[in-house]
Amino acid sequence: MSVTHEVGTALAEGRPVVGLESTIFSHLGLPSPANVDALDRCLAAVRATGAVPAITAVLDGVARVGLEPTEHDRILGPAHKTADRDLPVALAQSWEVGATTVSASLRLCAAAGVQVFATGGIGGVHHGAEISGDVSADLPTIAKLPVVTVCAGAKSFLDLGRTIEWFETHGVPVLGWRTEMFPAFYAPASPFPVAHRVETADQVADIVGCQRTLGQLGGVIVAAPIPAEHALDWDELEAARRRALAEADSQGLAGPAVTPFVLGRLGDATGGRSIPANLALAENNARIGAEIAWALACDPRHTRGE
Ligand code: PSU
Ligand code: MN
Repeated sequence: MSVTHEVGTALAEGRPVVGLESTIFSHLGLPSPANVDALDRCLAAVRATGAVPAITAVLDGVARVGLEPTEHDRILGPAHKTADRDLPVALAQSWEVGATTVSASLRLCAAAGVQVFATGGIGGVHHGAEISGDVSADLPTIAKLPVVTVCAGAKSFLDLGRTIEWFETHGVPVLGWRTEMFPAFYAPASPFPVAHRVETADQVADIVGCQRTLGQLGGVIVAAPIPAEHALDWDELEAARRRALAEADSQGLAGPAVTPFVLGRLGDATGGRSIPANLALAENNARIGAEIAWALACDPRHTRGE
């Protein structure tokens, strides 16, 4: 694994670092040129606070935490989707460009000592998972690794109710960022309540500290609603989601092919408003992640569990 000089120095000095995944910036997550915009805005949101961003990826068979600006182009194009289970293969077989999902990114963050990670939406329990068994590897990785994940809920077409149940079963605190309802990615609220509401980054840092004191070794979800001015309507999204999933099914799409397809259809159904919405929520999460990283860095007792 290779950590950039900037990220390594910040970690060694106890300064705030925010991990970012690379799948959302690749062709798997967002169409060009919105992906470039997303990358720039997430990096700028973290840097504006004085924290250091750390994009995770696999480049030329090396697991990377932090990229040099000259390397950004490499993750913006075609890439292998790299989840936690794929990481050892990506390294052993020297994948040229592996775009890390949440699960692989958390693995690299935890290995490097990055305590806060921000993304757009996490994976979750798919509709029909009782038949297909399709539950994202993001979930068990969040439960296992000591990293705070800031997200706007889960991907827009997942079964949010069952995703929340999964976190409860596996002891993951789901914290609503100034909200009582689990956010629904493009929409600020789903019909499903979160377990706890927090108002500030300090409160999140305190909860992380107490988790460590208790010997709980896993992560925390901070679920932040999309900024109001970019929010889309839940009912409209639900109808579009049902149509898109039925169409994906009739075309025989499965696995990694489903996300880009459904996101494309939601883009059509919302007259293109889903793209700026996606950028706004990713940027917002990066900024909140930086605030939490600052809160943890300013009081290192949180990390030691004192
Ligand atoms: N949310 C989106 N678009 C995406 C993803 C999430 O709106 O592309 C990516 C993230 O990288 C997440 C991954 O970790 O999808 C989960 O994929 P799966 O459902 O196959 O586990
Ligand atoms: Mn899956």
